[in-house]
Amino acid sequence: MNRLVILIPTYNEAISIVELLDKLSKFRDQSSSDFDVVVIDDNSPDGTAAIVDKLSINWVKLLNRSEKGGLGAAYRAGFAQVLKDDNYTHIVTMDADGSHRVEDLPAMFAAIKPGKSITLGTRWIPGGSVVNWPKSRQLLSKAGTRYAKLALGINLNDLTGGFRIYSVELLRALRLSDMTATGYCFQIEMAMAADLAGAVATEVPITFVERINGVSKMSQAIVVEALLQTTRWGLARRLKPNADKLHYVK
Ligand SMILES: Nc1nc2c(ncn2[C@@H]2O[C@H](COP(=O)(O)OP(=O)(O)OP(=O)(O)O)[C@@H](O)[C@H]2O)c(=O)[nH]1
Ligand SMILES: [Mg+2]
Repeated sequence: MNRLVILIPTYNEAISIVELLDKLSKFRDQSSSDFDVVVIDDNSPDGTAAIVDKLSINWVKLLNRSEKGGLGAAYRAGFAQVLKDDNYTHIVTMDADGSHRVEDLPAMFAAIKPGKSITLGTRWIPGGSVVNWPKSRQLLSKAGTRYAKLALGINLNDLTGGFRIYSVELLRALRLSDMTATGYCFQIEMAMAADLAGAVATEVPITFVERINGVSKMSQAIVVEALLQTTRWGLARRLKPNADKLHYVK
């Protein structure tokens, strides 16, 4: 029986996180799914953490961090916290802003494979879609994945998406504390590390919905980071085969 925890990073998501927790609560009640949630908040000025705290939901925990350190750092702190004990078999990662739909969770849960595994919610395969994104943003995301696929030689179709399920077995095999990527490139780095660790990867089509509340934390710096890092990783993989495996895999 899988024991699941959903990690949700938040930075100024006061409205969205309440809506998402409400949807997760209904889903929990209606389905036989059992899971806990950890909200990882970077001291959001809009009081996201205090709002979550006040909800006092017994299956929701809060990980308070002192300052905004980027998505990658927030997730790594969440992983470290959850991996401290043996409560879970799988860790789900999900954005707070409503872009990752609770409705897609059953298919994601059903697709989990035993052993070292990564399950990827994927926009860019048949059955997957994006709602309310301008053409320019769709092109950027598709081009980003295409470039990363080519540079890193990984045959997956959504390398920048953050709706995923990692098995604890996989995460325990990785040197998470040696990872440094911050923005989208955190997602690319994790996919690459999973590949190097020989994880089974399964892609599940999802519908990605543009956020309605709050503001995006996406920036030019995050796009540039992803581009530069992916190029560096791609070159390293070609010039020094196995060095990256030693870096990422225990
Ligand atoms: N804890 C923490 N969470 C963050 C940080 N940056 C982004 N997040 C959260 O990570 C998730 C994804 O961030 P978004 O701003 O939605 O970025 P995005 O989904 O890549 O971009 P959009 O599609 O424009 O929304 C959201 O739940 C954010 O609140 C951060 O520095 N710290
Ligand atoms: Mg978003």
